[in-house]
Amino acid sequence: MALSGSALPLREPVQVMRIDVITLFPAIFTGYLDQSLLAKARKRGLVQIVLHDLRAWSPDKKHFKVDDRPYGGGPGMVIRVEPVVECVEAVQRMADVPGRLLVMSPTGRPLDQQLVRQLAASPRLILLCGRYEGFDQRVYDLLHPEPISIGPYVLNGGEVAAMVIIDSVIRWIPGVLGNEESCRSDSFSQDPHFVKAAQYTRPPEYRGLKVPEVLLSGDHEQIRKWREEDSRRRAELRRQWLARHDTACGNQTEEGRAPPHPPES
Ligand code: 6GU
Repeated sequence: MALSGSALPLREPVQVMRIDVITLFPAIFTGYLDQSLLAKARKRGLVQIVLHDLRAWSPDKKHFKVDDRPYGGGPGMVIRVEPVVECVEAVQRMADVPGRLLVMSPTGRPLDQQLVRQLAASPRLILLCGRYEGFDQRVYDLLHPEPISIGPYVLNGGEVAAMVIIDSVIRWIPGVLGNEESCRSDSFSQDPHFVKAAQYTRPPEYRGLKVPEVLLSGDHEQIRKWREEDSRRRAELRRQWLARHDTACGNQTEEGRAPPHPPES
């Protein structure tokens, strides 16, 4: 609708992103979705998150079962193909773009900040969460979802991973953070070796630990220099610590305990 006269829009037009989540446990998401930044972003219409209970697409209208025993035997249960394919197809038709279909999987593409930014540029994501021993192979053959992993470990299901994706992605939607610079100055956003300088707030002294004098000085140029230096120092400590403990290869040893955060030695 065109506006005229004094009825000028107060804000820039918003960019809305839609995220659909398909899960057997939608209740896992509700506490998270209703808090903090995400609740605000949803209220302001910057992001729309729609939960879908996979059981609603179960062919079993009595017990709403969606899993079954694996052909060929073996432990655990497998999620059947029909409810998943029919649910995903129905969800894809619910909006004018089909969106990027992601399946949460420990063997998927590792989520990193570059992928987060790429996902944030999409107008729509559909996050498919599995449980049990996984989906029937035909889910992959028919829907070609992109498998995404949040790290080299196994979770009980994809729900926590989906929340990690949502949490990291919405930071990049314009207007979601109070300060547009915040997401850009995050550790890892500029380059994967970037570490933020230490932050302090009141009181100026606690248990003998004092806030660095320069931060109280009001001298912005000196503060900028101190932060740059502190950031470099921390990045170097982190690099040394990671090299010592070889964490990148998952070979963390007994003494590979994390240093106090941020690394001090
Ligand atoms: Cl995305 N899903 C599951 N089930 N386990 C995981 C994971 C995802 N990422 C790491 N482990």
